[in-house]
Order: sequence, then structure tokens, then C-alpha cells
Amino acid sequence: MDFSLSMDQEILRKSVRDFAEKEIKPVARELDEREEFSYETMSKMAEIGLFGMFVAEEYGGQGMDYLSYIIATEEMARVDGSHAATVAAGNSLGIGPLYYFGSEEQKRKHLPRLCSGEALWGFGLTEPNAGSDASNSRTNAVLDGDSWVINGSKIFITNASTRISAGATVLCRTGTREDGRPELSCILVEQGTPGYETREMHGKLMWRASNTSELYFDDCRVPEENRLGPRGHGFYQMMQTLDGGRLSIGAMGLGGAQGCFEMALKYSKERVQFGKPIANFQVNSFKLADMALEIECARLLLYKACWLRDNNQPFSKVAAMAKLYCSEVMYRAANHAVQLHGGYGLMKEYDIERFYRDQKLLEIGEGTSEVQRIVIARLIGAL
Ligand code: COS
Repeated sequence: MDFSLSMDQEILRKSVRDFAEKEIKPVARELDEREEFSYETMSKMAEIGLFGMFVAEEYGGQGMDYLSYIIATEEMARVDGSHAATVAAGNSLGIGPLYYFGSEEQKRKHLPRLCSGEALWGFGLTEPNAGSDASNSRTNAVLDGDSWVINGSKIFITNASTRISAGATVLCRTGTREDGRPELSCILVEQGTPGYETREMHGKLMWRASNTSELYFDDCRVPEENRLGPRGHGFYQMMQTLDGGRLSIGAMGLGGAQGCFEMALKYSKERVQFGKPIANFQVNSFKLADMALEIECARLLLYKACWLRDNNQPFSKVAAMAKLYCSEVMYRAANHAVQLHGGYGLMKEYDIERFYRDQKLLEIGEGTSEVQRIVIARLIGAL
């Protein structure tokens, strides 16, 4: 068993780490405070190739393996959740469905701009009344001549209402299946289509410098050929996309936990109380030891899930495990890290305060921890 990364993966890790330290860290706190999606950092992330990482070069991608993409996401999350979210959602959820399920024409039309980072694309699954119960989608699409007419709305959609958002993949009810359940299909809706409106959501606890949107469809008419893949395959496409997306949420948990650990270790060695650095108290050194242990386990599990995916083996179960475990590891790491910072950990001038808030999304987005346990329980035959 070889646990070493390839030379290319090591170089990628170092270059993304250097980039995040130099370009993201100095502005992350202020952007979070202002709740601002930065076009400047977006274009810098695009410039170093953080979009389209696992997409073949012929569509404008970098042609890397999935593990490389996950390492890059982990390194971004080590410094800031919002920027890591833009990258993770941009790749896994924006680019993913088009790349996996798009026709040749759809791929040629959309992927080059998304892979260069000139444009972003949304993943329109969640609705106000269809969160965990995702197949209960109400957004409706009716075929009228050679167009789909869409009515409904989506909520909590990352990257869908920036100035560079080019559209979204939207899960719609397109009929009723023979077994009486709704027929669900994915339809591509481009920005600027009459009847399609996006609205940026504000007032978030976390990821405040990432873009989150509501989507509205009011008799929105798109050509029939905007359907993604076969009719009725929408829910499978969304679920398959989420299998890969959950690895990137895992990467955000892992990278975020690593960031918390490093801040906590540094602070504990510098902060003197009762005449010695607080790291020298066993109660604190044990917290740091536990963090290091859990981060190591999280990394092994997440990288194994990527290895399965890169080697074309079933990975849904291990992806759900990695998403669940990594997000819970970050939850514990952020909690320990704030505790070690004491009163300063509660103040906005310390980055740990932001990590503590950003962490919470990971236990909710792309399937709550409870949904991950359902997926795992089903896949081990317990449910
Ligand atoms: N890949 C492909 N197909 C899948 C799949 C996967 N990983 N998981 C399920 N499916 C298929 C099933 O085979 C089933 O097919 P049939 O309709 O032909 O029988 C169909 O999808 C429905 O699956 P299931 O019956 O398991 O669906 P449920 O309604 O019971 O829902 C959960 C299952 C809860 C696991 C699912 O709705 C889910 O993941 N919810 C969370 C959604 C989410 O993560 N939202 C966050 C979005 S933020 S981007």
C-alpha cells in the first residue's frame, strides 16, 4: 500500500497553499465582514487553474484526477471557507453535471467558459419545501411545442447570482412515471432567459463571501434541447453529482480542521498563563493531540474515497462517510480551537471566529449529517 502523493500532487498542494496564504488570507476576514463576493479573488483563482480541474483538456479543463482537485479544495479551505466554497461548488456542482451528463454540444458550449473561470454555473436542486427530501421537487416543466416552460423556485444555490453566473442546472418535474412517482429531469437554464430571475441571499452565518441565491422561474421558456441527458434521469444525475460533491465538502472539513489546528497550536505555544505557554498544560496538549489524530484519520478516509473514484470503483458509501466524518472533525477542531483562544477566539479580529461559523455549513450542505447516515445505513444494508 502506497500512501505517498505523486510529485504533481505535492507541487499542486504547495502552489495552492502559497496562493491561498498570499492572495486569500489577507482579504478573507474583510470580505466575510462585508458579505462580499470578490471578483478580484475570483479571477485570481481562475488564473491559477482552480476551475475545471478534473475536466478533460479538450473541454478547457486541467485533466487532473479527482484527488488533485480535492487537495486543492482542502488547501483553499485551510485559509477560508467562502473561497473554498466558490471553488468546490464551481467544480463539483456547476461543472460536474454538464461534464458527466451533457451532450457533446452542451459541453462544447458551456464548459470552456466554466473551466477558465470566466463564468460560474448553479446546481438547482434544493427548494423551499424540498431540502433533505430532494426528490419532492415542485418546480415544474411542461413541454410546449419545442420548448420547456418552467415554473417554480429554488433556494440556497451557490454561485448562481454573481455578475459572471451564466445559468443553472435545474431539477424539474416533467411528468409522472409509470409507478406513479414524479418524473424528474434536469434542464439547463441560461442567465438572461425571460422568466428566469436570480436573487442573492444575505444574512448568512457562514461563507459570507460566497454567493448564495434564490432562483425564480415564471413561465420561463427554454429550448427542448436544453434537457440534460435522458428525460426522467434528473434525480439520478443530481444524486451522482452529489456523490462527488460530498468529497469536496469533506475536503472543506479536512482543510478547515487543519486551519483550526494550526491556529490553535500556534496560539497555545505563544499564550502564557500561570507562567508557562498554555500548550504545556496537559489538558490543552491533549486537545491538540486529539485534533491531530482526527485530522489524520479524516485525511485517510477522504483520500481513500477519492482513490476509489479515480479507480472507477463504487464510492458512494465512502464518500458519505468522508463527508460526514470530515465535517464533524472540523466541528470538534473549531470548538477546541476557540476554547484554546479563550476570549480572543470570540473576537472578529481572530480568524478562528470565522472558521467556527463557517464550519456549521458542512454538517448541513450537500446532505445533512443525518442524510449521510441514511445513505451509509442503506448501503451497509441496515436500513
Ligand atoms: N446515484 C444515482 N442514483 C441514485 C443515488 C446515487 N447516489 N442515490 C439514489 N439514487 C436513485 C435510486 O436508485 C432511486 O432510483 P429509482 O427511483 O429508479 O428507484 C432514486 O434515485 C431515488 O432514490 P431513493 O429512493 O433512495 O430516494 P429518497 O427519496 O429515499 O432520498 C436521500 C434519498 C435522502 C438520500 C436523498 O434524497 C438525498 O440525498 N437527500 C439530500 C439531498 C441533498 O444532499 N441536498 C443538498 C443539496 S445542497 S447542493
